Amino acid sequence: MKKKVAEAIRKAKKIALSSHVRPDADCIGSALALYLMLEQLGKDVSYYNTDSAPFPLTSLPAYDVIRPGQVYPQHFDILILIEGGTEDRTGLDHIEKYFTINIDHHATSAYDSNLNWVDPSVSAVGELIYELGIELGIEFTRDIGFNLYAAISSDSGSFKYSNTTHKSLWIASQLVKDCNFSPYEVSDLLFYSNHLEKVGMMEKVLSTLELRLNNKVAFIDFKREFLTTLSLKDIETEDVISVARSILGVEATLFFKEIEDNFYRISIRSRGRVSSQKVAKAFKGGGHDHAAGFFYKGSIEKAKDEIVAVIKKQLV
Ligand SMILES: [Mn+2]
Repeated sequence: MKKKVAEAIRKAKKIALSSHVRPDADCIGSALALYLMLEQLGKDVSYYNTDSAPFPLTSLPAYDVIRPGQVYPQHFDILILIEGGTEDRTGLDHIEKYFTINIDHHATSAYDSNLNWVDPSVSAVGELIYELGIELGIEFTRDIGFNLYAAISSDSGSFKYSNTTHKSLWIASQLVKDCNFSPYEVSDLLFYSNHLEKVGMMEKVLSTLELRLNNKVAFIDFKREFLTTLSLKDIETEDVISVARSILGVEATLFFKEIEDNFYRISIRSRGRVSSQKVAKAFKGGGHDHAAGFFYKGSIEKAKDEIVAVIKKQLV
């Protein structure tokens, strides 16, 4: 499939890129790296994203090339979707009008693009974009390397999560060797650039910590009022989930984000016997084995009880 994707790219002149809604460092870093690769190949390339990214992703090299909003109906030879094979995931309308290529590492990815390159064995879609760059024979510049390293180090939790493989580390090492940036520069930007308000948010969210099922399940809760009390805009919340999931014995961490009254977006992170994907599926969501998400309509107490019941079955 990698070869087919490379072939389609070689043939195309005008290429559009997009990545998923609520963007993270993997999809943004990967799509920016791919943008720079395509530009290097002399393609006419544009990158559209429905949602703008939260700080510090806005400081990734070449971030300014991203055009916010929809791909307006116009001619492109191909539309490449990074981790976003459906209209829901991309937030783009009318993707069926284009010849689409879906590049993803989510096992639950939609396979309804014209070409689907989905590999759930990699820690980050950044690993696939690296391989694509090798296939296309591009020169790995500093900005390409920085973006790909950001993608991989972010989705692998700085190479700490269970999805980290020798290949993730090998690719990261090649990037550091060839691309003239240091791992520290990326870490400093992604992991040590917290605004004070964010630490305040973490304090508030952690104050909601509740443990269930003999401390195997941790719940934390981001109430809408926190945004106003802390004068926050939308904020990256992976770090606060990490703190809860680091508790000894916790096998599943659920992060509730209140969207409106009795409506939540719930992220789940798991280890050990609990499959995040299975839990999410029980509520019509999706994701990876150790990280997934879903929406819930109803009271938070009812949600917690139902989630505990689903997880309990996996723990026997
Ligand atoms: Mn990813």
